[in-house]
Amino acid sequence: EAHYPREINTADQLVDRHVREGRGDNVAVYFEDETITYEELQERVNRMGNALRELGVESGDRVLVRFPNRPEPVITCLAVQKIGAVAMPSMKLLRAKELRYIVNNAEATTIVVYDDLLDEVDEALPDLDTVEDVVVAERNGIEHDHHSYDELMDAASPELEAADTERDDLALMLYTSGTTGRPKGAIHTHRQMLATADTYARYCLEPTEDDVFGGNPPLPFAYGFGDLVTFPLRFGASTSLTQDASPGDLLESVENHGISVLCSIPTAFNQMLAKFPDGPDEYDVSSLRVGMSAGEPLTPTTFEQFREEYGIKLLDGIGTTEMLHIFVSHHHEGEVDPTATGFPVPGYECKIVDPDTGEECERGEPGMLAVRGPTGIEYWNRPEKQDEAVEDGWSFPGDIFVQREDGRLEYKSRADDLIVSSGYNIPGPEVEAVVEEHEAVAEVAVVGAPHEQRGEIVKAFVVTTEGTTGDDELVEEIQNHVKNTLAPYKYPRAVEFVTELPRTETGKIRRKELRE
Ligand code: 3SK
Repeated sequence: EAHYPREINTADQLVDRHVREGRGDNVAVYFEDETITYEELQERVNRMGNALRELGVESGDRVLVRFPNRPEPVITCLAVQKIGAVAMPSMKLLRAKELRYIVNNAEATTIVVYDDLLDEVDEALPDLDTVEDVVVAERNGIEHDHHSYDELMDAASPELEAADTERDDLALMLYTSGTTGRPKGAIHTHRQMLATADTYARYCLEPTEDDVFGGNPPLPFAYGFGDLVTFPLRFGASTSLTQDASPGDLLESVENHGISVLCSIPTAFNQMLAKFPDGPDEYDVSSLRVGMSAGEPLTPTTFEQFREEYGIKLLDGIGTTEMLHIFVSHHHEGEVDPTATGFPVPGYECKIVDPDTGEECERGEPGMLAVRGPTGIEYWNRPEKQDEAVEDGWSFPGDIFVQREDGRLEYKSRADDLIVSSGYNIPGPEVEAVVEEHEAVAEVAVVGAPHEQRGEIVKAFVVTTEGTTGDDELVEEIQNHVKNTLAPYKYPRAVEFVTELPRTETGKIRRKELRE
């Protein structure tokens, strides 16, 4: 804390500071053929900040931001933070049912949305108790009767002083799925946002103004927000945004924007390797200097293949939405051992704790990972979850690790029922509840099944109602029902029909048995 003055504002630090210090002409954002300098970014942030104030957004208000990876969500989130409000980027695949919960739980007052994602907002809107305004970025000609993003921007003043925010004021709220199925708002302050850049990024990536960060993690994913907003802008570097990036699109951005720090998840690195098995020959990737991987464990095979084909090392790391970014990683590519995740990031401490006794484990023994540092788990309005997750200032992200003799931390598994598939956290019980809605389903249990490409996939064990046959048609129906009710990435990729579910004496489903 001592490193940050009491009065500090993230947007001022990430944008205005560079203009004040003579870096206004540096490119802040690359998007398709467009470049936005720091000076231009400042003007756009100012206009959006003024527009939101005109709509009545006040310090501390929550603003939901729904976009694919494009400049508008960067501008909007920074504008929200600049006026002292709290940005809530939300995953674009969320359905009306999920939006209803999140927006009402956060008591958000305003929604800023890409027109192509408006449908679900409009469906949820009659039940959104606190929302006063919806602002729509018209990019696909979709008709609506809300405020126009472009009209508000044109009418607003380009001058705006950052609000007098303090380092421990809230700046960002990201909803994360828990095993209970009710998403939790993970809250982050101005200081914590800057601290992710000043610890992990500064020491493990060693960025300079000349770097271009790029990749495909969605901006509403804490990993994506750090990689593609906080990190590049903290160092006066550039971010390259690629909307809905396929492996080819990503490589095109590497070539066109000169990406030097490539940020992604193992599934996407594997897709790049699968799509271009002889290496990225048709693209110039000579600008690449290092890769970042998180979201799921990186296998040594992917690490080696990527190094061979792309000539860079992937720095694996583990973070969580609650911790805001990575807290265990190798500190530089020179020390990478691809069979381990790495060491505590400078600024963080880790210990491995026996979940039964609460005692610290010996080196080599698996236990719960506990972390302490400049970020920590803090939930919006969920004291019961807060007490479970934090003890004596140590945060428990819910992962089982082993600390080796040399201090390296090796990931073992998730401690709970959360299914981590392609970097998405999917609570099994939430999917169960929806599968159960299908008329042919009598009972269901959902667990994670190991999968080479995705880490895990969602697998449903289903007992059908009497007289119903479990066949391919029913599998498809169940899958479509989940896709239409929840974010589609939550659907069960595998469905197995069983005659009964294994249960404990008290009637609890033995999920462990199903996983095995
Ligand atoms: O999943 C991760 O490893 C991660 C990393 C950084 C920030 C957020 C997350 C969830």
